[in-house]
Amino acid sequence: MDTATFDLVIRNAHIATATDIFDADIGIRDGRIEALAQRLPPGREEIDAAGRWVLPGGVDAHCHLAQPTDDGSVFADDFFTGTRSAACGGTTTVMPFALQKKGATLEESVANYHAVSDGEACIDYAFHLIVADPTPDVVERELPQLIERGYTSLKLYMTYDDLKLDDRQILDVLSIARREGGMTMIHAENTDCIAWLTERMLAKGLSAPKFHGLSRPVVVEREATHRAISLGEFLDTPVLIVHVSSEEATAQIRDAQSRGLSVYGETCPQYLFLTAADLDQPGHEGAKCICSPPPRDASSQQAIWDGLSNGTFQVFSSDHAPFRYNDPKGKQIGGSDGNFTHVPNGIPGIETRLPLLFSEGVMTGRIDINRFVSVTSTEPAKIYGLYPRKGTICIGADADLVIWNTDIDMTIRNDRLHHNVDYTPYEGRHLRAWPAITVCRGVTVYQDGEFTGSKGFGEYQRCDRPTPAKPKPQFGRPTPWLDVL
Ligand code: DUC
Ligand code: ZN
Ligand code: ZN
Repeated sequence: MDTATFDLVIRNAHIATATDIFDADIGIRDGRIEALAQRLPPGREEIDAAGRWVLPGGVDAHCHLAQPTDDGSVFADDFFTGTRSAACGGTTTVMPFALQKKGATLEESVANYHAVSDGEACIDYAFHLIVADPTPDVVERELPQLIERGYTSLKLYMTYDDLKLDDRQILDVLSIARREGGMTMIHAENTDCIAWLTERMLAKGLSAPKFHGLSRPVVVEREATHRAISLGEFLDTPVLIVHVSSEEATAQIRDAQSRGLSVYGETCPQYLFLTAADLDQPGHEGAKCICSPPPRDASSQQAIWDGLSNGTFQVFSSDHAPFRYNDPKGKQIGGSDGNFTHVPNGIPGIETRLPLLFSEGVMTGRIDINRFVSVTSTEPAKIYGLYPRKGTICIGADADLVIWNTDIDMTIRNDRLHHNVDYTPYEGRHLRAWPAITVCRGVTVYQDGEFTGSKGFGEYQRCDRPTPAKPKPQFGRPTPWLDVL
């Protein structure tokens, strides 16, 4: 007879949530946390955490997997390899993007994305929508229906020819997001400045990968961030500025927050650990670090650290956008000496996101353990409507847990990673922390260097309407024009 009370008990856990630190055993049944107490009765399976940190599994709320492209390039990771890699780095939920191509409906974009993800993922997943063609039917009929069905966040682009919206289109979408309770993420770069400058740079032969950064200077990000925030303010609609790279864009977000606006910010490892110098490598190798916005300089890195520790940023995501380097459908689609405008934008980082931040953030004292949990798990879960099922350790939450090994000295090597990319921009960097065990809904999906999960285990997560997407009451800030709408 099976007398075990739990399917799994994790004993001697030193637990941190976004707010608390405590020691307990964790009793898990049917994939959920059923008990948190000391000296719990036995489980059918037991893991001794031996006093190590046990944190909520990471929620990577911005990554790109199996995304269609317009230039013939191919994302290196599909839902299997991408989520396998995520699990091995301590992430238990990913949120990639169901991308609407211009001319397509949102409905077919979502259906196509389910077709490539359902039955493939190793950990749980939800989708954001990318709205690239906000026709009246898309905005007025499809978007409300999809938000109602649990696709409650959307990304808008202010740049990239195949994705960008003008201000009027952004307003069309924001007003529906406001009415329906969706969260709007904005990629903020001024597209005309970039195009205008790039034309002139190419005419002068400034085409090597290292010039990618020059073509997208900080002012381009700062202006668009200011504009995105202003459009949200104009319609009294929360906005979240994604992948912030610079001190000036960070200051725009902080200023808006200090004025009481519902403005949220996200940043990513590349803006803490890379600089423009990483794009200046021999031959075409700088292409490996081409992403947008581009990595900046040491003082920007410091500003991003400050924004993480002082609460300007709520979300720390990977923006994993994986393209292979030695691949004619990857970084070299324009040839091995093609100009930077042909290099697909994006860098891999779904597996290294948490270990990098733990090592360089928590273990150096730049951020504390609660803040680490907050930006890597709890806040993304709240902001995108997955909380408290995801993003914390409490009774009733999914048993998404990471036991951390903080007693190591390891070097990042691409051949130890589990993505399908032939490089990592962090090759050779030293780390002092890496997950020992990742548990997703009570199942061990990673242990001691080995992926132990399985394809298809991951479940699609329907998102609630996020509380942070609700407009705030406008005390003392009259907006009479909104009464006209
Ligand atoms: N920039 C994006 O906006 N998305 C994917 C990768 C990148 O560099
Ligand atoms: Zn983007
Ligand atoms: Zn992205």
